[in-house]
Amino acid sequence: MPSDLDRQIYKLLRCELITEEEVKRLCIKAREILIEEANVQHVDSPVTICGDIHGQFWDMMELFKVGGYCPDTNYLFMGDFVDRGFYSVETFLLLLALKVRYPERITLIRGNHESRQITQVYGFYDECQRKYGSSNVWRWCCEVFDYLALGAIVDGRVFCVHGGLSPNLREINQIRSIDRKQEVPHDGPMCDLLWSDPDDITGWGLSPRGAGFLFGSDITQAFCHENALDLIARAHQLAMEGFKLMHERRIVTVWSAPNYCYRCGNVASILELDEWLGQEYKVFACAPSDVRIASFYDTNTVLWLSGTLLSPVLSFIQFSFIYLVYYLDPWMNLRAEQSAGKGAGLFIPIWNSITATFFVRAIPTAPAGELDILRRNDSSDCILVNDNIAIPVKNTPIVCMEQRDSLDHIFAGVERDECHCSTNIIISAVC
Ligand SMILES: [Mn+2]
Repeated sequence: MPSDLDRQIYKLLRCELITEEEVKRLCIKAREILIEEANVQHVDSPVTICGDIHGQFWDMMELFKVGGYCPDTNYLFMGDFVDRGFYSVETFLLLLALKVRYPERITLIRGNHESRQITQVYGFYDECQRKYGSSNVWRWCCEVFDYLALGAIVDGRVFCVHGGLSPNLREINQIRSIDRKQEVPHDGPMCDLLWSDPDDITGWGLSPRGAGFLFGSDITQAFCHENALDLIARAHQLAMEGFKLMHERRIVTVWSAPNYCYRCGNVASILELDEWLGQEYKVFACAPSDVRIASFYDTNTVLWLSGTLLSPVLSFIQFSFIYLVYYLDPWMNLRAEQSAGKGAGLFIPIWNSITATFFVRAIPTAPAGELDILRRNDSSDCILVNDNIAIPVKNTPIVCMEQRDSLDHIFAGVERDECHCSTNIIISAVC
C-alpha cells in the first residue's frame, strides 16, 4: 500500500496539485527535516548537481529522464525552484515531497528566488493565488524557504552555492555561524551567497543586480586554496550551453532550465559527480511538444477567447501589437531584472498586465488556415499560430515555439518525442 506521501508524489509527478491541507502537512514535515541540516550541508558523492529550474516542470521531468529518478540518483538542487515558469507550485512541491520521502537522497539549497519579496514580483505568489485561491500555500512555502541550507559541500571538496562568494567570508566555516532562518537579507554574507556572480575582473566588483558582488579569478583561487576545494559549483546565471566553466575551471555555473522563460533558446545541463568526484556534464533540451509558457501572461484572461471575434480593423491593429510585445517583452524583463536586485517594485507587474492584455487579445485574429493543434497527453492542448506563438485551449498556457526548430538542429542526434500536430484546423474547431 503506497503511503499518503507516495500518493502525493505520484500526483505531483503528473503535474497535478495536491490539496491545501496536504501542502500544509508537507511543509511542516519538510521544516522538521530542514531545521536539522547545517547551513552548509555535507553531501556524499556520487551526486548529481542541478541549477535553476524556475518552475519549468516538464523540463524538470526531462532532467530526471536524463539524470535518473530520485531515489536511484542522489540529487543536489542549487535553488531557484520557483518563479518565471508556469509550474512553480508543482515543481517546488514535488521536490519538497521527494525531500521528505528521501531526505538522504536529495538536498535542496536556497536560491535568491526563494524569498518572500522576489516571489511576489516574479510569479510564484500569483501562481499560488491562482491555483489555490488564497496565499496560504505561498506563505507555507516561504516558511520552508527560510529553513533551506545556504550551501552544500560534496566530500569536503566541491562547494555548492546558488550565487557565489562574499567578501565577508574567507572560510566555509564562517558560513556556519550565520543564523539562516530568516528572509534573505538585502546585504551581508547570506545575501552574497545567494546573489553574487563570478566575472572576468580582479578582486571584487559591484554587481549590476543591486545585490551581492562580482568576484574575479583571484578571489575564486584564494577561496579554493583556503578551503582545500577542487571546485565551486553554482547556478544563478543563464548559460546558453547549459554550463560554463570559469576562473581556470575552478568555478562552474550549472543551469538546468532549458529554453529559459520558454524563449531564451538555451540548452540546460546537470553535473554528475562520481565517487572520485569526476565531473560529467549532461546536456538536455526542453521537454518535447510541451506547453512553452510565458509565465507573465495570466491564463485566466485567455478565457474570453471562446466565442469572441473582433472586428477586422481592430484585429489588424492588435495583431500588429502582438509582434511588438513579443519582441519587446524579453528585453523589458531582462532590463527589469538587471535593475531590480532587491525588489522591482511595480515595474514588472505593470508591464506584465499590459503585455497580457494585448498579447492575448491579439491572437484570435490570426488567419484560420495557419492554426495547428498541438497535443500533449490530453492535458494541454494549445493552438499554434504561425508555428511561433501558441494559445491555450481549456485554460492551458500561452506558448512560444520559436526556438523549437533551432534546438532540433542542435540536438539532431538526441532522441526526442515527436510533436503530434494536425494541420489546418480552423479556429471554430477549438473555440
Ligand atoms: Mn538566481
